[in-house]
Amino acid sequence: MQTSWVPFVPPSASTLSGKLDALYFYLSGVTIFFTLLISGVLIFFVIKYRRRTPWEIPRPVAGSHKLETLWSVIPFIIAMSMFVWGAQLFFEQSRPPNNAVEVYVVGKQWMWKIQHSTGQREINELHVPAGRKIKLIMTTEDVIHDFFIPAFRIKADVIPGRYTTQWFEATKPGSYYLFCAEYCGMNHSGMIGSVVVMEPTEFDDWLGGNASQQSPAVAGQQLYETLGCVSCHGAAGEGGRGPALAGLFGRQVFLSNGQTVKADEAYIRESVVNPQAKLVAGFGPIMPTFQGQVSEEQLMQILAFIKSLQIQTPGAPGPGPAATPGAVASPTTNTRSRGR
Ligand SMILES: [Cu+2]
Repeated sequence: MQTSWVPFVPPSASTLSGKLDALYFYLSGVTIFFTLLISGVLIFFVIKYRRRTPWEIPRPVAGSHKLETLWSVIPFIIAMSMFVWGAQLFFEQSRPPNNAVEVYVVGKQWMWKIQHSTGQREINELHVPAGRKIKLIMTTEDVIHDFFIPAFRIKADVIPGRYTTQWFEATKPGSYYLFCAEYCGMNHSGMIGSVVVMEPTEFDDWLGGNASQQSPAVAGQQLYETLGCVSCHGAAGEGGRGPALAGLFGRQVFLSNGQTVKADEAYIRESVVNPQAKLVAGFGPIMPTFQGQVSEEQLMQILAFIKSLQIQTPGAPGPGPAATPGAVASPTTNTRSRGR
């Protein structure tokens, strides 16, 4: 029902939104309580201790350790409760669960380009199922944008040359606003879209109805072949001139400068556009840069392909050390995981 009231908070439609609102109401409540208390006491004292005659001299006031301790300890406890509660929600929000379904987002003046891990593409629309965890892997082709879904209480900057991630689990089917929340040029205010939350079965039908598109991992494999990556980076280490790619994602990588890095999204992107930045131990600086030759969307496809390469060793499913020789699984056309 439509009312003429300006809503105090946006609609609440994710597992996070209720928790975040509770913290927000707590902060507002504490603020209102102390504003009223301090103003009330101030007015009361101003009246009670007003100067009644022109020659009145006030009595000297002695300090009180008991009072000072009390008004230090109580605010400390209140401030720490805000900090602990806020930090706990921050960590929950900034660590995507491992079983989340991945969706790739590329910002561009002035639209959001979205691709599901099963291949479906959307512009300024994001269809998601209710009750499933969704992880957004986001970057931009041009300037800084900011991916903001008020109903889910999530918002993160989308930065050129970097990947940022955020996640959510929608709870209520419906259509919700999607905004760009970072001024990004003339048509910034038009960079609006919608998130359509569907019942899981309805969502599966939607996916089925749009199934003709290629998955990012398969598109990434084609790029891996056409760009000639395959001649040095045999997926299981053959070729020998470049490090093996199978099982790379998420693993620790030893560098020629003695450091170790985790092969995450940012590392893989950097290794394609600026290969000399972090040289893998045991390999020479022979790889050319692919900066300018691959778009942000193509970089995400290459990333999806590398993620899909798992080492299959008997008795040890999942990624393992690259030194272990094993068969390499090629990406399937449907890499959707049914994480819950
Ligand atoms: Cu924008």
